[in-house]
Amino acid sequence: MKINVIGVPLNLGCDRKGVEKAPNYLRERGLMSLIRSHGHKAFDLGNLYVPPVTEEEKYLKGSRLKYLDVIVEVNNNLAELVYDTLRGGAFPLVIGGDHSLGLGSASGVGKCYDDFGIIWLDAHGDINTGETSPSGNIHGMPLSALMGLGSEELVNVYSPGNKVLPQNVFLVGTRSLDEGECALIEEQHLSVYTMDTIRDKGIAFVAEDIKNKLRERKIRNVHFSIDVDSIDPSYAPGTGTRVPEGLIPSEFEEFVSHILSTNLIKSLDLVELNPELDSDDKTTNLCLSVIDYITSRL
Ligand code: HAR
Ligand code: MN
Ligand code: MN
Ligand code: MN
Repeated sequence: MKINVIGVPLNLGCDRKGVEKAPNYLRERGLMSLIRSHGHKAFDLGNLYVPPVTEEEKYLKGSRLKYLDVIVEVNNNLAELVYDTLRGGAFPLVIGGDHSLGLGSASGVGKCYDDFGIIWLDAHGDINTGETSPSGNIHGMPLSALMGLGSEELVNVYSPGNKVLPQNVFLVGTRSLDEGECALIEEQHLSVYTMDTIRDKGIAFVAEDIKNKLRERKIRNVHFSIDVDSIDPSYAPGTGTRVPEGLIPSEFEEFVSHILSTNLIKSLDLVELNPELDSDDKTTNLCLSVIDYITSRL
């Protein structure tokens, strides 16, 4: 398979330094040769340009959303690169950076396929809007924007309006939701598989349930967005918003293996690795093994 690696050194969505280093950090530790070791033709498209910003530019136009303009610009460029990659018959592997980039990558996928679904593996919902966000950090908002909810600048990234139907969105590993996010889950009848559900029914059940729903809805294309904080912080401490009681690596692999076996996954994000918060490269090494595992199954 042809795989295009796209680095997105973005930290403005989480408003914390360190995540922007992850793409190069992984490259320096063998990212490309790891992917090629599975017989793929892998191209490194480099890092997207993220313009420098000052603290004063944080809240432009009195917006509650931090660094809105720059995040919109980077996501617009990312969407185009993901779209071109898919059109060229390659698989986009997007390496973050913070999770605000999920808005751009899924928007690029959405332009390529009108029927598509999103699997969002994350401790968080990332479905806040400018109104419900406790932090103003845009990495907590990409998924709501993709469904057409929240700030119009985010909703209209790359193309006007919503990119995905709420019924085609699947949240997995969820264990930290804000009040407004819970309300939105009810309103939109979102499919959410919390850690409680996973502990109760098992990760294989969850994966099968998603596979059945994808089949019922005749979804042929899925964007898979992986936030490293979905994994338990004892295994993945190198991330900015750790939440206890996450997936253990074997559950994570089991889930990924089930989902990849559908052959519906067309693109992937791996986000929120912060090498500066890591201990002994534990999370970096875990990310490399995740990429190894995933690309061995593509
Ligand atoms: N829900 C909180 C907020 O909106 C924290 C979001 C943290 N998000 C991530 N990505 N790390 O999943 O601010
Ligand atoms: Mn996230
Ligand atoms: Mn998260
Ligand atoms: Mn291998």
